[in-house]
Amino acid sequence: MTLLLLLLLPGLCTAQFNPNVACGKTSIVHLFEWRWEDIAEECERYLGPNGFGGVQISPPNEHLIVTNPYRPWWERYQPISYKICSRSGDEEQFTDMVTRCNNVGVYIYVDAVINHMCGAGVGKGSSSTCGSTYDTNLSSFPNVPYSRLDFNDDKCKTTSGNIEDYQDADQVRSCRLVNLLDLALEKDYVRNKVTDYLNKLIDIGVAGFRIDASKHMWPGDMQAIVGRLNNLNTQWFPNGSRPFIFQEVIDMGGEGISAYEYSGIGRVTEFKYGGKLGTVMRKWNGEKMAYLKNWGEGWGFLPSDRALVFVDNHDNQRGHGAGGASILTFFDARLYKMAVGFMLAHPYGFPRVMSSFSWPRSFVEGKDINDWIGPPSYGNGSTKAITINEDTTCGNGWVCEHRWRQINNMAIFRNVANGQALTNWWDNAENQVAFGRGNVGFIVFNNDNRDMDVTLNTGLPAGTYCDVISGQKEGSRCTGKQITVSSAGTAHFKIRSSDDDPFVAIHINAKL
Ligand code: QV4
Ligand code: CA
Repeated sequence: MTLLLLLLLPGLCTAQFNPNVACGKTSIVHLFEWRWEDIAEECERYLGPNGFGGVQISPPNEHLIVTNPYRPWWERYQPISYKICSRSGDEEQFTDMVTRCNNVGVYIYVDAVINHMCGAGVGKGSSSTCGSTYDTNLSSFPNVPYSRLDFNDDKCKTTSGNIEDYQDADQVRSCRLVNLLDLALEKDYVRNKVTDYLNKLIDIGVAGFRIDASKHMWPGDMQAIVGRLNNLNTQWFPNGSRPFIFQEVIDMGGEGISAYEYSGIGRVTEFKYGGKLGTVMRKWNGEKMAYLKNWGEGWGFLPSDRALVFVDNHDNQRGHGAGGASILTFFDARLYKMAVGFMLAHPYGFPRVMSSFSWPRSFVEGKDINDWIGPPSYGNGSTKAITINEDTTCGNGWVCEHRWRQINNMAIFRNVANGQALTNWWDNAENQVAFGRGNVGFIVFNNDNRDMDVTLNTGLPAGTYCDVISGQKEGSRCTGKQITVSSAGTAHFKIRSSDDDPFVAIHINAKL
């Protein structure tokens, strides 16, 4: 009887796999490099009212300041201490952000950099966001404190001390990732320092963590750390809630380490998702949208309830990490909106929407030589505020993909379709596809080079619906195309291959 009751209690079985988003919310957005003050404002003025469930933030801990001569975005992946004091703001601003976002039901997910400290070649100094000192010659970080004893150097067997062969799991875990000083996470002392940091954030009110470079940490160490985390702050979360864990493991197949070594600990970033979806939308390698019929596990992806999915992330949008040239980004706006629309309409995985800053991309022999450029900033290196234009888009160099009508409206579509099965799949065996979610939503794509003119079974109740891609329902009127569903549930869709956005989406909350 007790066992039965326990099994029935919600949350118990999902624990760290549960995103902890507020009821009815189904996605989060990565506000890459945003200042805490701006995120607090965005939660209140946009994310809360527009259906987003949470924000992945950039690493909040103290990090190295790199000036060569301008500050790259990647300096934040070189920790100096666990003080909450970063390029995005100090502890007071951080706490204010978490409180204000939580109060409007938008939760905060911290990018946790715990595999390493800064690069081994950095030397001695205090060029860090809070002025803490370091001496990489001695592997010394007095403000944690860490010393030589807390790093992996003696365990790494490569001559350079760096990871040289990704087929060798020992190297990948115990050697340095691009020369970053690698922490000995099997040590109780190191585990304590890391969990003290994460627990401090939990107590402030964060809802979970993206665990950076998870592949470079032993699953046993990860498990031990996750097991020591506090339950979430009961001011905002139900008693006994566990932090949501999503581990950054890049597994495109063919390496010595598999994502399945981590999928029992928490969710895992499914990097095949964006790489494949980009290939399909670009029609490379003979791929077509019709093949998306069994998208998800059918494509060799992780189980849906273990996957964190995204079209692009802060690395692969600029050629770092994995995914390659097929990755779609805001630079490919038309295809990108379709890909994000597909992701948000499709039930597989828990989605993260990317929100970027722009930079002057410049390819030399296939590599973007400006891949290092940091967020919009002033001459002194401080990050520029987000400004909001008259038309609700962002200024000052911030792209704000999450505010693009097509993307935000699809985040809302996903909320409306929450829990509904994929239904009424249709395709023309090429790049025209359509599918529904139960009897509450329907989406149609035309990625062929010819116009589309079809009548499809939508499964929706009869009525007139407003297409949330070309416009949206405002009060009782529709600013976009109108779609009429017959009493039999069918509707006529005409999508020109030359349309601004060659896809249409309708759902019951956009019924006129
Ligand atoms: C360079 C050389 C080294 C050399 C060293 C000498 O590459 O071989 O030994 O100089 O000092 C930066 C520089 C890099 C430099 C390194 C150390 O780009 O050239 O080494 O610093 O000083 C980000 C960036 C990295 C950056 C790092 C730290 O992407 O370029 O390195 O931050 O500032 C794999 C991993 C995956 C990882 C992905 C990028 O499996 O985990 O690569 N993704 C995550 C983050 C990513 C971050 C890190 C991990 C590291 O998403 O943003 O790397 O925290 O696939
Ligand atoms: Ca490691």
